[in-house]
Amino acid sequence: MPAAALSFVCGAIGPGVAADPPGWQLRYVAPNDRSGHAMAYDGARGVTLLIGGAGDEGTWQWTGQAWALQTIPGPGSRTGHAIAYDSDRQVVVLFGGGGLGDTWEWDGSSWWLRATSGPSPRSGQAMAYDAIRQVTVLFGGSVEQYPHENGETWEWDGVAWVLRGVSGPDPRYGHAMAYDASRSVTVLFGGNRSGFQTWEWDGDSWTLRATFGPSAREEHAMVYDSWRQRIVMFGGTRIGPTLGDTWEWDGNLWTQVSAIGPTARWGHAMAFDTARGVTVLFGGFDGGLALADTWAWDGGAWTLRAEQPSLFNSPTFVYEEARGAAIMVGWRGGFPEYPKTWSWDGSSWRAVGVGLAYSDHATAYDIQRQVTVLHGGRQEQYTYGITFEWDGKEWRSRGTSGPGPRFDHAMAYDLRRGVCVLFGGFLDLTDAETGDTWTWDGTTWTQVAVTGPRPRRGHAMAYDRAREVVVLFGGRFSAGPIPTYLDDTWEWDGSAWTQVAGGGPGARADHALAYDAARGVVILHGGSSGPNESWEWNGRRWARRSRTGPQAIGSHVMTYDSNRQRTVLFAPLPTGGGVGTWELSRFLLGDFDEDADVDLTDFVFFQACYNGSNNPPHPSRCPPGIDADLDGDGDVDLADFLIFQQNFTGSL
Ligand SMILES: [Ca+2]
Ligand SMILES: [Ca+2]
Ligand SMILES: [Ca+2]
Ligand SMILES: [Ca+2]
Repeated sequence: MPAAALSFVCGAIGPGVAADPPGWQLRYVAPNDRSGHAMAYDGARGVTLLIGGAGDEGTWQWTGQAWALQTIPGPGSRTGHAIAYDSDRQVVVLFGGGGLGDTWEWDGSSWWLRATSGPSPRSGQAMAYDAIRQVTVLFGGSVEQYPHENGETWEWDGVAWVLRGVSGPDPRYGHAMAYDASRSVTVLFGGNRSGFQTWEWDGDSWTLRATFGPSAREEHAMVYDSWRQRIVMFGGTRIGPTLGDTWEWDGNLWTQVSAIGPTARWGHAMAFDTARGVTVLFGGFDGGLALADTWAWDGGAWTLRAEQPSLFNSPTFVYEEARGAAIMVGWRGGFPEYPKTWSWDGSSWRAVGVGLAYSDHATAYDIQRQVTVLHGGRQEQYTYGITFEWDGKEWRSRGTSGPGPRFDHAMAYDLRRGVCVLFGGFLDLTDAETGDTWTWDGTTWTQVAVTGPRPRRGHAMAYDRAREVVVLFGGRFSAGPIPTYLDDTWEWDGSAWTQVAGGGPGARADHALAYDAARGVVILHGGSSGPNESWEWNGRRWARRSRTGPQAIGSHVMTYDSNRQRTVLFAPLPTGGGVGTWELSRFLLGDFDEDADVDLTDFVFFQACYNGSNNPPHPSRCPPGIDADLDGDGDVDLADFLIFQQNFTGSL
């Protein structure tokens, strides 16, 4: 059939499998761990706004159910700033932080720089919006001039800052303020000096209301719960312990309430969600690590609303079929470290146990014994060779016999032969990459092959369940100061390594591989080159399937959820200071111009490459880089046309 004869009626195209849109779908985003950020509830938009606290410029919004990110230019990365929601003008006002003295407003879609005069540059000030007098009240902060503590009271009416010439609390920073609408006063508590004091500002004067109640503290957070008409305060620190207590102030008395809730922390932020009647808390610093958990307090109990892994140093991700969970483990770096083991169920993350503090280790899931096996890895300059197994509850050491201390190696579980296969890595013993192959049967490590891929690190492996081989791709080695990247594909059949077809993804390391059991292909994503590219290996050839996937330059991990038939990928977001979780059920095949549709423009490419069964794609007409062999059997024929037709979306 001549190519020109290919034609079809768009209306006749079936919907195909419509369960999930094709391509990578962003399923979950959340801010990274942080402290020194600020939060306010935006009543007009019904979301809690979070800004700053980490090295990013993202404006985060908590909907009550999920986090969303808006990467909109604005105040930029800063800590120690203060924000308050002006309910009359329906804007969030931000002042200072990071030694700055600028005033910004967020109107729900953009940040506007509103003033550069007013209070001097400072950090650690507090702000609250006085809804009766319609001004944002600012007190104190840490200023540049010695002795740094400031005791000024300022008010912002949306046009200008006014310094109120009044006496009041001692100069301080690290205090917190909230506006009590039922009594029309701004309440101040704590700070780095006289941190046990409770003050109230009525617009004319400050009154010291209490010197008893919560212990002295700074870097705590405080909101006004308008549903229950009281001030809620949580955490903070004072030379000595980090605090995790919840207190409420009703205008007369402080009462300590529920003891079970967020762990002790300081530098966190809170806002009162007036639509849902809960105080929302995010992040902070627990004395060792910054946190990324989202909590809600309804006056009776704290509820953990969201948690997710923060950025790890080279973690691993495996799918545990028996438990129906994708498990991630890794090390964040820094000490002290309280590692966690994380689980993704398709909609949310949760910490399911204590983790292991190794980066650059290797893992595989042994489906017969129902354990995840982890080997090696490193902590800073120390390299380890311990084998651990995770049974869904805890990690148990299985000893140090077998492959020596190493990192940047890879493992896959060979279902046919019932062993974990390990290859390569950077070997501590020889201070070089290694090319040894080992198997672990649950009891014993055995070194199995002497010839195979050249020594390397940063490669990836996956087990092809239909073809019963372990697939290995890429990696790098360092003969000399400049690393050499590899683009070779190997398969291990249980007795020997065989190098298979080239011509696939470019040379790279720190990419990820996962076997898609529903479609019988190994998926590759990202790595040190082609960070957004996805490829598929079907046992005969590589095909590039997408160049618009998640940006993944090596800090990403990927696994295949065989129960839900989706490939899951976890990676840092390229902007905004957060992490993302993506899922893929299938690629959009036939989108040759990569504009996220399959339309007549793509059909022109298909037609040009069409060359009939058992022939290579048309040698002169098919444009370079266009891969129209959609079933991967080497030709572009009617079988490929059928796939093209099934994927046809029309112009979108
Ligand atoms: Ca297209
Ligand atoms: Ca064919
Ligand atoms: Ca074909
Ligand atoms: Ca198009």
